[in-house]
Amino acid sequence: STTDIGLVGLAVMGQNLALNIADHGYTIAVYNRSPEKTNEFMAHCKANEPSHERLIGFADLSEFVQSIKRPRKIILLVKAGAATDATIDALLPHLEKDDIIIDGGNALWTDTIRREKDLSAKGFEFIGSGVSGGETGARFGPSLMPGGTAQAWASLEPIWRDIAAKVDPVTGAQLSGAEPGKPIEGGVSCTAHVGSDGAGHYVKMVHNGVEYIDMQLICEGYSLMKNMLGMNAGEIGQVFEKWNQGKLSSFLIEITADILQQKDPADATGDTWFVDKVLDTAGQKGTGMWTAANALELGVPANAIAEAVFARSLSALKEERVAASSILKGPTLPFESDREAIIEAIGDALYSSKICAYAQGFQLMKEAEKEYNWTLDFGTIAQIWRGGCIIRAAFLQKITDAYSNNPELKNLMLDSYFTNALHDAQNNWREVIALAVRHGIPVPAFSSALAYFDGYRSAVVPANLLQAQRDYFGAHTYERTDEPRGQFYHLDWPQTPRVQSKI
Ligand code: 2AM
Repeated sequence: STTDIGLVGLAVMGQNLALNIADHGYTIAVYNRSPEKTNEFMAHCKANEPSHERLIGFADLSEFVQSIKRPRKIILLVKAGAATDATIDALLPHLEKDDIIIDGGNALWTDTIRREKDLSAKGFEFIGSGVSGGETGARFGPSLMPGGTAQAWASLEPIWRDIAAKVDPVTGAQLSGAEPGKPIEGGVSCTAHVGSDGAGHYVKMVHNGVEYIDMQLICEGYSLMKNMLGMNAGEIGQVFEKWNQGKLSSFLIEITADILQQKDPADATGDTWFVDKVLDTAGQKGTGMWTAANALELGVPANAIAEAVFARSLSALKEERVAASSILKGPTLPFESDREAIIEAIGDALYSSKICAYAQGFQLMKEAEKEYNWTLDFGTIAQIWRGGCIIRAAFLQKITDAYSNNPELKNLMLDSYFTNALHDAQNNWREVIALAVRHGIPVPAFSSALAYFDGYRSAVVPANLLQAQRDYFGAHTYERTDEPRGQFYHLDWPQTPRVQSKI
């Protein structure tokens, strides 16, 4: 056996991850169901890639497996779902005891739990690993979120640490400048063993849910500047560029500044902003929906994350919205406030909402930890999101700090840094939402995040009435404010006089 590791699935993510591994000095066997793709990839590497001698293509699955040193490590980067099961089934007859399959696709964590169980019963290891950072991340340093057993992780760890994104140990900023054949040396690796079985894929899913809301919040800020303040894309792009120098500094703010200042290449006059030509319907592949659905299942109020998924669904109703726009009328108000002050307020609304969104993501992971018997280290999770992934941001260091100050932190909003940030920004946050409402501009994620903040800080919410309603029509019983918790009562509503009974 001559290769250090194998990889199945040579779409872009698989190709780039294989190249990243080869760049780090490992010899890697590659295989794809359709051999043409392997041949094309090998030809491309030979012509263009300095590390091509460490990449070995196979057309035969058995030869591919045989080439790998034992215990074998085989990475799958095939389509999530049935393709992953089909690939595992094809590999099984060729594997030997303690071989490790690593699924780097966007698998549903419950599938990962099932696969880990099945393979472990057969004497194999299975690591479901979140891989974040898109194509560039895979090539030059992704954020890697592996699950699986500690033993399997020990075997994979050196490679995963080498190929992951690197951040500066002090500032947490991602180290950049990797080139083909020249990976980054030093820095802190954005990977860690997240937990057993499906924990890695779960955390990757929540990362994606948080990414949905992060993007939606940026879009709402953009929409207010465009529709309320009447700014053009280029002007708005400059605001984002400035924001990227401050507390909002992040990959998504950075690319937004770049996107907004892009002219339409299809217009030779150079008078058109690119973003104004992009159709306003967003696609989705399901990980945001999984996050929101699981929040509903576990009873975690991740309303802002869900709102971001619904915002994409609403965007997809393009024809209906166009038709409705000539029937359903909103207000038409001139904008009369101080433009600079409102731009600053929008930045505050964005930051506060982002804190709430992350608070929800971490609440969800906290509940999932109990539900699925994982031991998650939230500070470490924030840390491995600092580089490589789409949500990388200066802000994540604050989350790591919050959890190292208090590993038992109940909610991110209760950490003093975040509490103060919310207190400082809330007047502006409220003002922006009030203005948006008056102008008829939808800001579902801003307002949903504020409702979460206001709800979470309310010692009393109107559920007293709700529970009374439930007791009225369904005899669902209630507890009393002047009695210990756990003592239930029912009022005999149809009778007069109404008599309370202890249950
Ligand atoms: P292909 O090139 O042979 O289609 C992304 O689609 C990757 O997943 C590709 O490498 C693709 O292989 C692989 N893939 C998709 N469906 C698959 C299946 N049912 N079995 C194995 N590989 C599959």
